[in-house]
Amino acid sequence: MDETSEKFISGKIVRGESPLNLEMPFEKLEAFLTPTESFYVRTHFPIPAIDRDAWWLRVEGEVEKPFAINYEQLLEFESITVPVTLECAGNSRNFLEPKVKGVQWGLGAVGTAEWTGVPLSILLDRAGVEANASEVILEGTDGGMLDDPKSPPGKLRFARSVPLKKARHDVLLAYKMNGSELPPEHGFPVRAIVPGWYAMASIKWLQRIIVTDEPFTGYYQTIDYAYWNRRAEVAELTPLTEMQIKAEIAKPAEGETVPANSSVRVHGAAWTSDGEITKVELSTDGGSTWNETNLLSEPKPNAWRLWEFNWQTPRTPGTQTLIARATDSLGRTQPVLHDADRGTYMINHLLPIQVEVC
Ligand SMILES: Nc1nc2c(c(=O)[nH]1)N[C@H]1C(S)=C(S)[C@@H](COP(=O)(O)O)O[C@H]1N2
Ligand SMILES: [Mo]
Repeated sequence: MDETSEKFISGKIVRGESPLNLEMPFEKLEAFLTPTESFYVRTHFPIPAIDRDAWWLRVEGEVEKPFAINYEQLLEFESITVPVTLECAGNSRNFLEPKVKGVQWGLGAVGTAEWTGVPLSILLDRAGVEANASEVILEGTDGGMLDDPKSPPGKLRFARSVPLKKARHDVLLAYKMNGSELPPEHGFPVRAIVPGWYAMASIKWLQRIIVTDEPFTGYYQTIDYAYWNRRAEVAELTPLTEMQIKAEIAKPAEGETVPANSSVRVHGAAWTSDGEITKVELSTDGGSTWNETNLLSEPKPNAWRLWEFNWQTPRTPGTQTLIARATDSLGRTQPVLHDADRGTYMINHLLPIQVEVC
């Protein structure tokens, strides 16, 4: 697409208006925390208008004492604040060849915010989870009809599940983003934050928490946001969960012009799920040679790490291909090519950026 034909809303690239999908131009990456105004927005239905004073969150299913709480009551529980990186499972889809369906995200359907909220474990303890429980379904308020023949007839709500162990370990019911009330597009009044997982699990406009003793097989769990996993050579549709290790280059951006024979700062971010980023390498010659970059600040669990490299550009003008590659403490690194079994999700293969040296 011609870059100049791109439309912007408050500095974000419009990838869809109805439903609203906005991408951060990744070259705007500056700091560890993404300003809320710059944070990408992913919706599937119209943004629900929720009156905080009329909002209730219900906890039900395989629990001894189902209950509902309102906003004021939720705020009375002990809260924590943690930085967590959210990446849409379809981020970087516009790098796939041939072109595929779906929101054409570039590099910017990812961001890191500081989330404040109540650990889900507190509400689960209060409800008294039954011994047979295995999963927790998180349901949003938003919904509508889809024109996908594979979707259930009638109205559908956005919902996802997490294993009970994960729900107890680190899932947060967040009511603040970067120290301020959640904006409507990011899930006001309360959203889930599922650290380390692709962001489809971080349910916005949360209205119900359903504890179950069976695997949840909802539309956004098994038909959408699923991939083909092969067990004993049989392909099984498997819900997307953990983010895959990935590095992205913020600057220079695709197509940017940089001066020859000078020092140019190349920088970006890298993230993984379990473990931490231990190395980000940069190639400035299309993958022939690799240089170790500087990792900035200390690693934080479930949050990206910024990196930078001083590139001594070639004396001679021409097109150069930059590629970043991350490695984590579990020894994982990025594949060269996208695995077709992942469909249009989990896009963490090496992403070359072309720049003009002149
Ligand atoms: N209720 C609800 N929660 C949702 C969604 C949604 O459409 N409805 N989209 C999910 C997806 S796919 C992503 S990538 C993230 C995006 O969060 P953000 O808009 O705050 O960046 O929200 C997730 N939670
Ligand atoms: Mo997403």
